[in-house]
Amino acid sequence: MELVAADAARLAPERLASLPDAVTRPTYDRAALRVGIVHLGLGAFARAHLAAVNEAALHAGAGVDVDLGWGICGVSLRQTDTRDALAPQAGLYALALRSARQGAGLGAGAGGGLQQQIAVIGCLIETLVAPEDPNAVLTRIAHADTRIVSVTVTEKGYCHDPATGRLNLQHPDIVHDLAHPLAPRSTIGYLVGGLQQRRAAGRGAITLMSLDNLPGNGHLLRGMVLAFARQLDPALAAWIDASCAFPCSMVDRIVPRTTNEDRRAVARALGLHDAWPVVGEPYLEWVVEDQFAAGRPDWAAGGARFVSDAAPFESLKLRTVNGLHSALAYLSVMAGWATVDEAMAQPALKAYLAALMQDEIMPTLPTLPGLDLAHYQQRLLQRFENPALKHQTRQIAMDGSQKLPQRLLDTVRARLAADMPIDKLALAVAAWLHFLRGVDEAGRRYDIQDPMAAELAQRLAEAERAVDARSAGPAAMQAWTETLIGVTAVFGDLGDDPRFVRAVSQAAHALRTRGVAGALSAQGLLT
Ligand code: CS2
Repeated sequence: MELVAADAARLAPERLASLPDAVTRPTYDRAALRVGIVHLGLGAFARAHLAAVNEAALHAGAGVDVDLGWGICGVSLRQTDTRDALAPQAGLYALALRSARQGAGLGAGAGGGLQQQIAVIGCLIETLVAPEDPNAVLTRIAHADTRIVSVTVTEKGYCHDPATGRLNLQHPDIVHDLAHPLAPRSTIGYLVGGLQQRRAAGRGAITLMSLDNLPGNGHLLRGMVLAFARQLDPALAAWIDASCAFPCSMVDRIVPRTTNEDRRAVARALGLHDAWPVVGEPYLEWVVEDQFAAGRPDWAAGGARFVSDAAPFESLKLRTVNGLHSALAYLSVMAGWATVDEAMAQPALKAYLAALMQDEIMPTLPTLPGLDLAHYQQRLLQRFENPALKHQTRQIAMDGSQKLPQRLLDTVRARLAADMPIDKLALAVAAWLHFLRGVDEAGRRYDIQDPMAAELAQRLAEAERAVDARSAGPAAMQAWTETLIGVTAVFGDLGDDPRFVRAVSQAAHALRTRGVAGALSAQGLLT
């Protein structure tokens, strides 16, 4: 990573006044801001939504009646790189929202037909690296000013069993944290340790808010926290249960990993070097249940939508945006399409994704009053086509064992329960299985990047024994598929459903014998 460009001054509070007029910057009294939100998992995703919306709420209140108790302390649970990049900038960073489309309400031009609007975000006022000082994180959570602890630690950060949603008490981090609660490693260990200190200090209950791409993310977080706390101290568990709040939420904004090219482009636009800007799309939906134990900022002023039940929004988003993303990613990695926009330029893939959404996903969704489904679908495909993001298909493909259940398998279950066909979903599932082989159609090897990689590799080796190198016939591919979907931590009991086995085997056979292009054309969508 290129941390500091040789020739540009660093983004810093005293240089905010020199930014070009088109760049938004803090207008509230930043020096007076206090930490009220502790955020675990200081990745690009949280910096592009939670912090951006929180910033907008501070702007909206600036000069009026703003509560300056809503600054954010960002905690990295493992790496030092984000802190190392942001601490010399006093936590300031640029959020660049990019698109190529005209009329998207964007300001400063980025050249090359792309549009980008940049905001310097100021509400991140403290950054911690948990392993360097675990107690500092526990103390922050326990601090009297802290009212919300929010979490983006990706699916695998919950240490749960993806198929059952239960805390995995055998998870090495959980085993460690139960033995060393004052120096935890896991998100759950930090949350419970911080709450334990809070309670011991006689401080009030707070809100724990998951913003990860998981259905019922608040319920899941609550379940993990309570299960862990019960092991440690049942009275603490009872206190958390009775007084803390765990709202569910749905967040939707595409935020690819920042590249050095992004750093250079942002430096050109700012006239200052930002070691870790965040790049995302202009689109943002944040739907959150209005259940907070100790108040909340006015996030509605920044575009958040407060609801009493986030579940229908979560299903819509996880099954469409993320379901399509994963389907696209596995097929694209195999076919050698490196970015989402490159993949969307393949007519057969685009037709498949549109049909997957229209024919198999949408009919499983609850109705959402006021949602124009046709517009939503069209908009989603356009978002994927955004050429300004260069979202890597390999990035989306990682951690499939943690993603498949809510993105594709819940939809499969809903359709099977109604006896509806699943051919298009089955191709996406088969694409993941095929992806696990770690080699694309051009023979290039890649790392599958999955917390279950070892177990999956073992299963795959077993499955491959069923397939003769010269002829992967339908029966052999059925045995291959059965072995892989026998991984119950991912598939639950779906492996016992002959309709699922048949559909996935057929798709796996098509992928193996005819490649991605052949398997897509077997769907018969382009005439
Ligand atoms: C993506 C998501 O990486 C992934 O798995 O599907 O991060 C996706 O970009 C966001 O959920 C969009 O809101």
